[in-house]
Amino acid sequence: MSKRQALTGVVTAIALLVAANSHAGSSATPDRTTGPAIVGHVHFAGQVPKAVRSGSTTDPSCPKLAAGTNQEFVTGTDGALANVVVYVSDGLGAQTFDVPAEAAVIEQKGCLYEPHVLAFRANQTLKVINDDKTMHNIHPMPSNNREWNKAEPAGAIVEEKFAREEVGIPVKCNVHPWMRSYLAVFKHPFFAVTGRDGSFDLRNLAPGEYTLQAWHEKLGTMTQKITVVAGQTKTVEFDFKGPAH
Ligand SMILES: [Cu+2]
Repeated sequence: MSKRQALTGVVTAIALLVAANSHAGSSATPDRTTGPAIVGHVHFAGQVPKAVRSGSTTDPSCPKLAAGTNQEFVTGTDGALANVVVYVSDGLGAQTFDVPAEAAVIEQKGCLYEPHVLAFRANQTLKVINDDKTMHNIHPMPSNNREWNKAEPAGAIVEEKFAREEVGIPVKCNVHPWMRSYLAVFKHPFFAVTGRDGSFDLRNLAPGEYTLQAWHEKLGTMTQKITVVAGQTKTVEFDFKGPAH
């Protein structure tokens, strides 16, 4: 078991304990205008670690600060946590959903991946656009999908697809060691990536019982079981406590 898997297990176990004792702050408030939805926030209560300096910028085409940018912990006010993937992990049964025709897009911009965390659909086209005037390389390292590794000269566009669901595929650039992003691939449309306000909003779920998960690259996965009732908006909060490593 890797350190990350072990951490994920511990965080999940704590989340389940918290959920069992207090229902983890879930509540339902009637909302007749928008139909069933799950809304909420993700927070981090721990100390935000300093940016890890993973190599210095030696490429003159890259901004000097690129290598020291903290993309691992991006927080807003009151511990709101960005770059968390919130998604339905169970409860949809055998339903299938049309794959969007438009591509999901990730860019190499200023020698960083933008966005840092991207969620999209299985078999949806992923477009990787090199916006920089330097050579990049995109190298996702999945555990449940085919691994690939492509060079991208300045201005190049790579198109690829992922066939299977997988959350948290690390992506590196073999040219610039600090460049890192994470991909999340789903067979359904019920997922969101939090912004700096930590909020998420999942719409148009049919009434039923679901398992909801929140994944963060350093804090692991939290899990909650929820029930969605017709005509109601369900409010769910995820509070990561750390410890970060
Ligand atoms: Cu690069």
